[in-house]
Amino acid sequence: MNIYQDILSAKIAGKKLLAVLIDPEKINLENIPSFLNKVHQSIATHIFVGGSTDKNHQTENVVIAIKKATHLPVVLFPGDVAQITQKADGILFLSLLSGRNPEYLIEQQIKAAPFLKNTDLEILPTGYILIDGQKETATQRVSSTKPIAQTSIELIINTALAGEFSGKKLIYLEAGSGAKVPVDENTISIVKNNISIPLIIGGGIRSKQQIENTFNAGADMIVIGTAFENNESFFEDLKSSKFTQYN
Ligand code: 1GP
Repeated sequence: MNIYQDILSAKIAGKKLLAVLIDPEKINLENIPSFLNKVHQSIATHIFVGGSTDKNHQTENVVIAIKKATHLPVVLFPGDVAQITQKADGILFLSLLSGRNPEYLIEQQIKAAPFLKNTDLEILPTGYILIDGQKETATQRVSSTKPIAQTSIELIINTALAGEFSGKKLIYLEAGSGAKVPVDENTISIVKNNISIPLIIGGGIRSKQQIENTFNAGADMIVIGTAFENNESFFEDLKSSKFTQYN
C-alpha cells in the first residue's frame, strides 16, 4: 500500500476521494464492523481515525478493530502524540499552520519522531489550516489557536503556499468538526488554483449536494465525520451509483 502515491494518482486521474473520519471517543468497538459495512457500500476510499482528544485511550483498540473489518487504507488523524499507534497504515503528520502555537507547529511533531522512526506507518506531511466555520470547534479549544476568517483569502492562499514550499505533501483546509458552515467553495477553488499538491477539505459537510459542490470546487479529498455519527443512513446517499461522475 502506498497511500500518498494513490492520492496523487487519483488527483491526476480526476478521481475524487472520500475519507470517513472515526473518532475513537464517539464509536463503540462492537459497532465498528456494521459501521464499516455501510462505509464499504459508499464511495468512501479512506478511513481516518482521530479526534481532538482521546480521554479513554481507545485509538489503538479502535484501529485494530477497523483493520480487521476493512480493506481501505486506515490513516491516523491525531489530535496529539498520544493518539499515534503503529497498527494503522499511515499518519497525517500535521502542522497547524493557521495557528501560532509552537506546540502544534513543531513540538508535538518532535515528540512523535522517536516513535515514528520505529514504525512502518506511512508518514504524510500535511499543512493543516483551520478556517472559521462559525462555531468554536474542539480543534480551536485544544490547540488554543484562532481559525482564519473565510474572508481572509490572501492569508489562506499564502498559508497554503507556505505549507507547500516547506515540503508538505498535502494541504488540509478544515472548518472544524461540526462546523456550521464548511469551507467556502470560492476559497477552495482559489487555493486549488494556487497549489500543486493534493487538497483535502473537511468540517461541516453534511449532504450529497455539499459533497458535489466541494469536489467541483477543487477538493481532491473530502473528510466527513459528524454527518455519519449523527445519521448512518447518510451512507445510502453516498452509493457509488449516485456519483457516477466521480467513480
Ligand atoms: C474534522 O474535517 C473533519 O476534523 C470532519 O468534520 O465532523 O464536521 O464532518 P465533520
